[in-house]
Formats: sequence, C-alpha cells, structure tokens
Amino acid sequence: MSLTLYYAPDNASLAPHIALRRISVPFDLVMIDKSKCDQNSDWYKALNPHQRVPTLVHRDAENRDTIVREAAAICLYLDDQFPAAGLMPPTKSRERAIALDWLIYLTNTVQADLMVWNYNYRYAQTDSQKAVLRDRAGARLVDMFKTLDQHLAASGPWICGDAPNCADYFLLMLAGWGEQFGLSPLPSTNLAIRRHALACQALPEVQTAFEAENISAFFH
Ligand SMILES: N[C@@H](CCC(=O)N[C@@H](CS)C(=O)NCC(=O)O)C(=O)O
Repeated sequence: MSLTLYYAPDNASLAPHIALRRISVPFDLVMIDKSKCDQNSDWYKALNPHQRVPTLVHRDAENRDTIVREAAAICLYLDDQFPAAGLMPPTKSRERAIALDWLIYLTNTVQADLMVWNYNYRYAQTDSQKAVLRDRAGARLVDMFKTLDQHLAASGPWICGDAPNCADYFLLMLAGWGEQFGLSPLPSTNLAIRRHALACQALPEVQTAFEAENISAFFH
C-alpha cells in the first residue's frame, strides 16, 4: 500500500496535506513546480487531466491505483479509508451533515469565487472588466467570510463545535488565501475567523504540513 500526494505549496493541496498529516500513515509528497509548468507536463496530465493540484494516488496491496483529484474529494476519501483518524464526524451523525455542508460550500462557492477574484485576468480581457470582476467577486467573498464568522461565533470554536475536521482545514486554507492576496477587509477582521485560524495554525498536523511545504503562518 502506498499514498502519494502531488502538491504545490500553499495551493489547493494544503487541506488534503493537513488531513494526511493527521492520519499519521507514511506517504510520499511530490512537489509540482508551477513555475516550470509541471502541472501541464505529459506525465502529470496522465494522472490529472485537469492539470491542477492536488492529486492523490492510493496504491493498494494488489498494485491497483485509485486516483482522486479534487481537494475536498481527497479529504472525504481519506476519511473513508482511515476512519479512526476522525477527519470527519462519524457517518450518519448530525455533525457529519454540518461538516459536509460547510466543506462543500467552501470548495464549491468560496473557493470558486476566490479563483475569479484573484485570477480575474483569466476571466476578462480589458483592465476595466478585470477591475469589475475583482470588485464584485471581492464583495461576495467578504460576505461569505462574514457568514462563516457568524457560524463560528454561534457554534464554534470549530465548524462542528468541539473538534476540528477537514472543513476547518479548508477554511484555514481559503481564509489564508484571502489574507495573503489582500481581500479588503481581510478575513482576519472577522474575530471568530481569526480565532479559528490561530487555533488551526496551532494544531500539530497543520504545523507539520506548513513546515513540509515551507510556508509560514497566514494569521498573527
Ligand atoms: N477544484 C480543484 C481546484 C484545484 C486548483 O484550482 N488548483 C490550482 C492551484 S490552487 C492549480 O493547480 N492551478 C494550476 C493552473 O492554474 O495552472 C480542487 O479543489 O482541488
């Protein structure tokens, strides 16, 4: 059995990377160097036709590979394979429904708008079109982080109350992007999000993943 995560530092691979650290099984970490366009190479395209990170390859005892290419799907797959790690609340529990709800919201809505906001030049041609996109996507994101903040303030400190799960790793990753790329106002101006991020950054699995990716804390 082997597990390999193809990643790029501080990219969408971060949440699954943190999840892998929590499981504490051995795994290989392979860096995709985006400055050299590794994600567009033939060998990587064979693994991931979307030409994006992350990719997880799980080789079983019969040498069959399972390949998972979406960050949230990798988190859920790891939870299926290693249930004892508690990456998500138990199947059929009320808490699991809450965690799934926020995890999918984070990847499908917040992450999607972060892409439009930060990579507006991929979606527009003229400078004024790009400025409108950044402005409108930015305003939507500010509202989304406020909604997340209200949820944490009412039901925190973690997304499902008492214990961190993959939805929390996802929120740290996405709020961290908003923080680094200068969303205005910054996600950290929301007190419950800032408290959540600081608590997340103190988790051993987060610290080990940050060290391995050679990235520093997003929130101070
Ligand atoms: N929906 C995918 C998105 C992954 C994604 O957008 N990855 C970006 C880095 S954060 C990427 O690999 N981009 C490569 C490129 O744009 O060339 C997921 O959540 O895993």
